[in-house]
Amino acid sequence: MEKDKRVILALDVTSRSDALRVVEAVRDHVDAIKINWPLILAVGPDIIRDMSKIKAVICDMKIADIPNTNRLIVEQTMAKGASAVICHGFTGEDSVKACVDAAGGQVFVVTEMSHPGGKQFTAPVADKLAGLAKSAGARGIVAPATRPERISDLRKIIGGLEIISPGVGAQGGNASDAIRAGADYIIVGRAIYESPDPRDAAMRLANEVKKGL
Ligand code: O7M
Repeated sequence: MEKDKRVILALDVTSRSDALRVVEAVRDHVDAIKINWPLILAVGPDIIRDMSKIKAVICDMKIADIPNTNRLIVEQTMAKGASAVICHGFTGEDSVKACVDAAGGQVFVVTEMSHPGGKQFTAPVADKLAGLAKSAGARGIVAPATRPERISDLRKIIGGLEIISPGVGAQGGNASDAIRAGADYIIVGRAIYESPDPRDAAMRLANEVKKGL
């Protein structure tokens, strides 16, 4: 994935036509496309390959199972053209390592989640999850743009690993604050795909990112 605009599109639409419309509009203004269950369930997993021909695809199934099942999920996902996958870390180091091995290291581990409920169970163990991402050989972590101070805390734990950060826009977070706190990329869904002008929305976000560099 390029590191240019530092914006990852969360493509949580539920039709192929919407997916293509949004991606065509923003393709020059984002570095990657994150695909989650809503789109996969609506149009089928081959959308991963179709989108990977346009941009790097991060598959966000938040994989959370025993090592063997994790491995099987990641192998299938990478075979469809994904550049990286996202997994949970609460399943333990062996499960995360299974993802890392199957994805050739291209794994982001969820730490503290961005929504209010993320404070309930993920926040108290987020530092440990970040440490686990590092020791398991992951590429990076997912950390909340809704709490930029937590991005800074987690950055200290992971050193040079990458941080991708959701919660900008619809969840109240701000792009420049997240980048300034140490995020490498912001992840943005609704503020782009629900906009009447997705291209303009993505360009504005890329400009906001620049203010935090
Ligand atoms: O910009 P939004 O709020 O419309 O979408 C945010 C996207 O980021 C959406 O795809 C969520 O599933 C995802 N996300 C969070 O919002 N919060 C998290 O803590 C973690 C993720 C995520 O991407 O995890 C990998």
